[in-house]
Amino acid sequence: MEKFYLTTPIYYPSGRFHIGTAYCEVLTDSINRYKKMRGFDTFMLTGVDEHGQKIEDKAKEDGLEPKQYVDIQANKAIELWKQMDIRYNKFMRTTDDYHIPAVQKIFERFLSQGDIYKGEYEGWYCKPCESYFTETQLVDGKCPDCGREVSKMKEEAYFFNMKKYSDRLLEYYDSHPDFIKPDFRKNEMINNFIKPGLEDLCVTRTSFSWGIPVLSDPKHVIYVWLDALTNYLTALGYNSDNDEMFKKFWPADVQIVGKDIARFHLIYWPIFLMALDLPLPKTILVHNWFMMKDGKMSKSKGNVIYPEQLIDRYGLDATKYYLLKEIPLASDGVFTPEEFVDRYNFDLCNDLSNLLNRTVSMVNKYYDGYVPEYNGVPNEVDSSLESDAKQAITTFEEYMSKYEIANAVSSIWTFVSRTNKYIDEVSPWILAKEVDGEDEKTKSEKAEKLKSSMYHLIANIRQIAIMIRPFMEATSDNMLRQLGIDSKNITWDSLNEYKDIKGIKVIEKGEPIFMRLNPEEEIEYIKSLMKK
Ligand code: ME8
Repeated sequence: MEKFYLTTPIYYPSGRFHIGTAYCEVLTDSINRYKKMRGFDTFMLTGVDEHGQKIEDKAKEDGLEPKQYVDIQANKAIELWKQMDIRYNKFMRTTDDYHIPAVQKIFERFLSQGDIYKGEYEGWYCKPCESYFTETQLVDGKCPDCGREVSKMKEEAYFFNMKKYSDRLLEYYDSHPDFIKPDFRKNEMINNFIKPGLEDLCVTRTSFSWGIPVLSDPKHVIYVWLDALTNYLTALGYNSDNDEMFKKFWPADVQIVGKDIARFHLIYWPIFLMALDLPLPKTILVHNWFMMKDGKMSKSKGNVIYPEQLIDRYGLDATKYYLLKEIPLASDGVFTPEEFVDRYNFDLCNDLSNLLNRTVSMVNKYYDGYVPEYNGVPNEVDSSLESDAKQAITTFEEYMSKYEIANAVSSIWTFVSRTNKYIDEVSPWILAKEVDGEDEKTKSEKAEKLKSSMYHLIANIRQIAIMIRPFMEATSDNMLRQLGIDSKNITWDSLNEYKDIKGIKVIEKGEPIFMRLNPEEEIEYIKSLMKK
């Protein structure tokens, strides 16, 4: 079996995760499930990034020791991912005992290779981002990443010599077109950071103690980004007594990160790997953000929405559908209650749920619930539907291979619409009347058409149920159950097989998978959540 290693960022466990933060997890989980369905031996890593001044400060605010604080926070993250049915293989914590010595070894190696040297750092420091910036990097005197206030700081520190690797990095970008997705992020890195000249990166701090001490100079703690980025290696046992998993899964196949941390993952991370003489990940996928109408989601603005609030009222699958559909890879998505309710009512209820319901009720009415045998010779209308069905799979697979999930999801709904249109084209209720009619000549032809239409509808719904499985598994199960198909035997490769439709009996009374929401009430409800 071919391996597939995929990672999310490790989150700062310093507050409740809103839908923006949950997005990356849902995205990665969906890719993981898809790859699993396609027969890959996958390993998904997620976790928390527990060191650094920000965490030390937060713990103090709560009157706790940093470790006590992160223990509580890490459990909250685990609980949320459980509620969201995120099927990761490992939950990484940077306070884990194997991680600390492994990072210390990495640091000492860089030091002995001359990649890290001792100097003095003076610069503009953004506390929430734990990053230093030069004067020219500031935007309107504020942090270029988060827009918050920065302060001038000076300390003895160790530096990583980034310049040494900048040509090699550019060459790597050039010779590995799949390394950065989407493509425009590469130019952003080259034009904004590499071409103007890479600054050496300050990789230690003495201003706080909650971090991993440098082995050979313990008054310094290792900069949180060096500590954090290397989690992708140490989680697999790199630099430990047992590195079997590392040997099996490294290099990562896709590492998924949000746009604000693109610079760390597209510049510093590959350089660290080059310095360690390790292969680079095949792809780093940078996603955009969920915004609100009035800009960033933030507690102080009172415009935050949390995933569990949507899940509790609308279910996990509807929430995931919305998240995945609404952020195109290369631009931000905007969360609005109106759009959420529209997508629920139009896409999930009108398009998907009604398609299943209409079909189940027709099969019951015309054939007592048994999907009819069909002679296998498609008429013109059915042929065109069959070729669209094949095309739908190809289009979906192409988008998934480029990790364009929003497009992949949309392509399924194009196919749902196509199938709904087929019902109107064929008008089975007219065929049914003609089958019962007087005209002996057309009777058998119409009977065959009616059979074929029911068969094709069931085949398409089965296909849709399989295609949505990577992100809407409960809905997929529900749909298959109503069709009378056992979801246990479903694999991606069975998409093109219609064998298991033969002789199936659909549920006697169809159950709507999504019920229409009252738009006014629900929009008000979601708005009230955002104000709390
Ligand atoms: O950056 N929409 O952690 P973090 C989409 N610990 N994604 C969003 C978002 C939004 N509105 N807000 C945040 C860190 N994110 C580091 C990572 S990895 C070695 C260390 C995303 O908790 C953000 O882009 O601040 C990032 O990918 C993730 O949430 C975690 O952010």
